[in-house]
Amino acid sequence: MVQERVFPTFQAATATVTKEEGLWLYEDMVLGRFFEDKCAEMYYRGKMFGFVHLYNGQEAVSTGVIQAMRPGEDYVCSTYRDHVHALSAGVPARNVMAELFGKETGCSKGRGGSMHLFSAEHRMLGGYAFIGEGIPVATGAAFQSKYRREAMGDASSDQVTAAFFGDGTTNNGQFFECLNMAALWKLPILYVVENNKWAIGMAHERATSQPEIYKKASVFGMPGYEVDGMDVLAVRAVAQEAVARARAGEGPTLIECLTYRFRGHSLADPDELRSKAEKEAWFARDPLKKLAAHLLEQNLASQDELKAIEKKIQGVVEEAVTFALESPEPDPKDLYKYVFAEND
Ligand SMILES: Cc1ncc(C[n+]2csc(CCOP(=O)(O)OP(=O)(O)O)c2C)c(N)n1
Ligand SMILES: [Mg+2]
Repeated sequence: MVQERVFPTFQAATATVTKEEGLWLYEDMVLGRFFEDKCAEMYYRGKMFGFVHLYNGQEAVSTGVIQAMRPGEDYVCSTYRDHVHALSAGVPARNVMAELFGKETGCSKGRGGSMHLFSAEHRMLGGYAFIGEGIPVATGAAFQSKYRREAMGDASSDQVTAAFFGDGTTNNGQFFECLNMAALWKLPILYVVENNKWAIGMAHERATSQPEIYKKASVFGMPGYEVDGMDVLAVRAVAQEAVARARAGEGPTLIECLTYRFRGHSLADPDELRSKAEKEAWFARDPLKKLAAHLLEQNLASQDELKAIEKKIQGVVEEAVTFALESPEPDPKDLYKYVFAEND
């Protein structure tokens, strides 16, 4: 019997947040949540095709890590559960929604869809359908930042990369190979594990020899942290420390965020394997409610301010749908466009 981990070694007790930061973190998480809820609605109305994997419940991880970085300058690399990482990285909601609808105005020009969001402008290195596929890409991005700075003398090349992936993915070879290389070369990267306890229908404890993933960092001589992934302030505090270390040339960090997805693996999954008791215990730890309660308790926000953010984001998401619906489909004559690099 594996003991339930309820007290991660890193807690947000000492994390501080200003009013402005707190409201921004809340807005980013609300955007993630409302966007995903709208995706479910649009998927069931037949507006999206293929697999769609939602991020509900895990918002504190994307927001906590990416808002500790310099969104738009630093690099973010995701998985097939990528909508919210793209939003946190600054890709406009309308371009993400249009991509999900397969429209020309989508961030991947309608050629990628849900699992292949990409934006060079926002340094969003992609969603990837194969698990673990993004880890070497992210490691390469971290390598180029360091190479430009140290071998090519570009002092401004101090970008940090965050690679997001799930618990199940840490059993794949790329995880170990990349951690080894990143530690050896002191690459500026955060390996962020979204441990939501499940890999489709496989319980984490049944699939791995050492369920405490953060401990795997130690064999590479890399710092490894376990953090409450439902607490955005805790995640942000760990990420800030890791980003500072990476930017100072001190190398990579492995961060294991204990979190939970509030929906099935994908919108095609009836979600019958996880127990009602387990789901309810995690629903009670909703990261949005946790941050809202903290902001209210600390007098950093009023109910009205939080409601105003929710209303504003509702409008952003509605506008994204209108934009996506009204956008054109890719032109069939452009079938071969973007297969190879384009000059425009
Ligand atoms: C290389 C590869 N093997 C198998 C799959 C099938 N697959 C899709 S999602 C998934 C589970 C991944 O679980 P986890 O890493 O915990 O991420 P989560 O979905 O929980 O976010 C698997 C095995 C795949 N996409 N790629
Ligand atoms: Mg998982």
